[in-house]
Amino acid sequence: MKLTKRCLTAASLGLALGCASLSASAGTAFVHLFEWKWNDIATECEVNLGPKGFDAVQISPPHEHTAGPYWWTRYQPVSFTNLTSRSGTEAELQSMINRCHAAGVKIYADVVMNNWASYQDHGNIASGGDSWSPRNYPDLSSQDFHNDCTISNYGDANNVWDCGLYGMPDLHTGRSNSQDYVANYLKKLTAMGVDGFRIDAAKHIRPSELDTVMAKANRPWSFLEVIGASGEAVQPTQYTYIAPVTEFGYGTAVAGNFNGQIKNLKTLGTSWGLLPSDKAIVFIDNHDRERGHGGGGNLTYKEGVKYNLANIYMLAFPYGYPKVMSGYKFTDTDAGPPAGNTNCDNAQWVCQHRWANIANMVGFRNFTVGAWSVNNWWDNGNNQIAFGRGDKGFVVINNESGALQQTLQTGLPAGDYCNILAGAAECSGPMITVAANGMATFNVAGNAAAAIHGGAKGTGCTTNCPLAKVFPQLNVRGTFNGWSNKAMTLVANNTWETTITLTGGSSQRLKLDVYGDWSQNYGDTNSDGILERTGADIYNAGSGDYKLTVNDQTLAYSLVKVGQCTTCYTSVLPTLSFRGTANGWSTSAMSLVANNTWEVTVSFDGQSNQRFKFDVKGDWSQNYGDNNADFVLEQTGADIFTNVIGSYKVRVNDQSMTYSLTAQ
Ligand code: AAO
Repeated sequence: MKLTKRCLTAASLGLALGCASLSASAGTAFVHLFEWKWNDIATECEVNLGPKGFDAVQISPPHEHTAGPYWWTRYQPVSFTNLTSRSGTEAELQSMINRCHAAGVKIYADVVMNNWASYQDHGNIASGGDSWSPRNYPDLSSQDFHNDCTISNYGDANNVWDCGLYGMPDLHTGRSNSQDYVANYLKKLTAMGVDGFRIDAAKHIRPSELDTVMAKANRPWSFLEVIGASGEAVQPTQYTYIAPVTEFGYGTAVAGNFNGQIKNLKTLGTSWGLLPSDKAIVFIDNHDRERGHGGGGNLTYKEGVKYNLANIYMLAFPYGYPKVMSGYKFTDTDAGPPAGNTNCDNAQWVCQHRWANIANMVGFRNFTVGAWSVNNWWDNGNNQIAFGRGDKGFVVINNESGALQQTLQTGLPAGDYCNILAGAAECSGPMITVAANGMATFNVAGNAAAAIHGGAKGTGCTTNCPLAKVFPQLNVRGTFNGWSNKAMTLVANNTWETTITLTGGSSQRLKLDVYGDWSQNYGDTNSDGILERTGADIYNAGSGDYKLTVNDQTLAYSLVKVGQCTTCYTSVLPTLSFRGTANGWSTSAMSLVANNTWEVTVSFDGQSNQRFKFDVKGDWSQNYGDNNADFVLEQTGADIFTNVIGSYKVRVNDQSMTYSLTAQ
């Protein structure tokens, strides 16, 4: 799929952007940052979207809209000339466009032209300060709208096109005044650097009239929201001559098979009644469907692991232009975004695009885009599948709770590849070796996936490899050695260790110092076992030999008296407990069964909402969950849902912070 090149306009405006990165010939994968503020999107482009390879971001509608706390007030426009919305001002919009372009990320704006504001329960002063009443707005008045009626019959095309969606005033797009007004808005956004548009409720605009509007706007790259439903008078295929269309059937089909058998997904495409690939914008869920607005029947973030796997499938399978949904948690389907700025560290924001598996699969899609075919398909006749993308990439998806162990033909050149789905970084897990004949062995845990591609290959080191480290060196200094430097030793990936002799006393304390000159030193301000840069001195009144261990990736540390350990295995955490519905959220102490490996046997009964977390001290002060269902723990992460039944060994590696469930 070719995207319109935006370099010319943007460059002529003198914007700081690299044409090479923005003129990529194909749309690979984009994200909808639903209800994010412009300033936060700008930062996200720089910090995450650009580095992870998302080629564009769909933003919430930038026009002025009716007042009220609900998210959907954004879909009730008041003015296209006043661009102050809940997401920010016009100046902030411009700054975001510039910053995202500089990070190599395009902007697609959501455009609501069909239906205009009618909701006045929170007054008639709109987001930008303009006053209005239904059919009377700052720039439009009654004659610019169709006669007042409400869509009531999807079997009648004229009713769908000429009456108001949910009774909202319906713009008369047959009138040249209305067409010019919308076209001028699109041209204004294009001049600001916007790279494309989602045309909201396109289904409710006559195709010929929408085509005229787009022609008047000089045909910017767009995609059209047209929900296909059988038996209705207006169908997506009536619009594909204008632009690609949202393929709602895709999410329904993927969800149906992830809840059935994913082996069927081998042939997903036009033979399933879906649009041609180059006409289809695809998504697992969108902002409407996750709320049951615009139909439900698909997977959402609430399905956790299955949703994660479905997104992996979407980003691996060569069909359509995929859009990743990213929003906030809700129970009330009308609820607007959490107050304040968007913050992915705040659990109220789901931030699906930062889930490690989803983010890393964008790199897979980018690398495999030139190999637009499914090769070397394998399945177990049920819910374990694997397929390749020519000689570029290979993915294995295990939608079953049992582990998958298979040696498969990948079609890839021989070499060591990073399993990009093993952790947060693309190369955080063990290498997967493709032999000279293209075969590779995959060990994939239940409800997990593995993926390899030529853009993330290993160094080739398989034996005596250098240990990973963040710090070039590390010293401990404290009252025990008169604050001089004692060098620590790298004993495992990211793990520094040394033994120090303490003499006791309440003023005994220490700190960690990278270069031994205090320029980069670490303490522990809140005594939670995690270091902070220039944090407070670490107090310990003990005496005798103590083993100090520091993980320079997670910044977790421990100080354990030598000889006091029961098993004498190495660990980063001093203790660890399992807590969840299975034990009524009490603490089940885990045992160290190998270096860094904690284990406990848990009896699961598969009750609905069955979930658990890990807790270091048994008081929740340092607890771990999994925000993105990728089997890598995050501190204060989300509850981990599981539907397993029976006796399971639950294991945590406190160095890699991975966890697993193995049936007994
Ligand atoms: C709000 C309030 C209303 C109030 C109204 C006016 O919620 O109570 O009456 O204001 O003051 C969003 C919200 C609306 C909100 C609106 C305006 O979702 O709740 O109304 O803002 O603030 C149709 C359209 C489609 C539309 C979808 C929601 O065709 O374009 O409804 N989506 C877009 C946006 C959406 C936005 C708008 C449009 C309006 O994405 O966020 O609305 O700008 C069938 C039809 C579809 C139809 C759906 C839902 O599809 O085929 O065309 O979508 O029904 O009415 C199964 C179902 C089938 C369903 C299909 C969809 O097959 O059986 O019914 O799935 O996959």
